[in-house]
Amino acid sequence: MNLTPPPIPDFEPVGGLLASLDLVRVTQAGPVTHLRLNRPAKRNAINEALMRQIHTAMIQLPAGTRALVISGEGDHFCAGLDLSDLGERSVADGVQHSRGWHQVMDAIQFGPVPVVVALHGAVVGGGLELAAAAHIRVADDSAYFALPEGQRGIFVGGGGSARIPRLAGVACMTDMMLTGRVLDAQEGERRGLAQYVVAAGQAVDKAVELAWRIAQNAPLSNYAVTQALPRIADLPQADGLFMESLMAAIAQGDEVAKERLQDFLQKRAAKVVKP
Ligand code: 1HE
Repeated sequence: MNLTPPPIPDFEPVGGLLASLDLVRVTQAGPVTHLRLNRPAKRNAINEALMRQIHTAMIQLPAGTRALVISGEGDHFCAGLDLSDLGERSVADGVQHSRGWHQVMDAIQFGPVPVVVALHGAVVGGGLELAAAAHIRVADDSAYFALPEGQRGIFVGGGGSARIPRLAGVACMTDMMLTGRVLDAQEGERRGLAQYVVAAGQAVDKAVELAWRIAQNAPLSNYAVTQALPRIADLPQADGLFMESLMAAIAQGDEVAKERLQDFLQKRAAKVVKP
């Protein structure tokens, strides 16, 4: 019996509204969709227009998407907030601007499918906030992580203070923001900012490989992992355990789960293999 997963098909541009976006490029290969930040001349710095286009793509993912890869065109993943956008914003506008970022980052973290982000070059400021909203981070050797907000006289506003300490700890984020410390790919991995480090230029391939594998899972299992797991981790233990039981029962009750369990019992499913 052949238990090898099917090969990854070629990526094709998607049609419809998403095809009209210029600051992001969206392509699809079967169940895997790939969104590229496409503002390389400005190091993919996120201005209002790019933010809106990311949001549009996130809430209108192509039909059939079961996992998403996000990466950046050019030499850097993302230089963070477009600082030329800050202007003379009032305090009230500043709050709304940050809330707008939260909406987009939430669309990534709490969207329907797992998101794998492929990181290279600068992953700084809002770029790190974006990466932190994804579910899995793959860095290549060229990637470096920084939070230069301290030097710029501002604070994180794209969800970083809620998400980055959950990955790397409050102490690490405090150090990065107060001292301007820059972490290379290996240090980023050690601190939890990346789960994989690959050779320079290989991050997208690795992210696609992971997304493809994720897309073979039962969608409801993936949803439980991306949506229930972080919420449970935020709950007091007794509440978390109760929620876990509900989620477990819902997942087990799904037809796909029943088929997959039968596949294993009938020896039609792959075993766990020692790496
Ligand atoms: C930008 C931005 C930007 C580049 N906003 N325009 N983020 C930062 O503080 C990072 C600022 N950027 C940099 O430190 C460097 O640009 C990089 C290390 C990312 C890349 O360096 P390099 O040598 O490859 O590129 P460059 O020559 O510095 O930049 C190329 C162009 O992109 C240049 O514009 P040009 O018109 O002179 O060609 C830069 O001005 C422009 N550019 N980064 C605006 N960030 C929700 S709150 C989040 C708060 C933050 O994210 S604060 C951190 C902001």
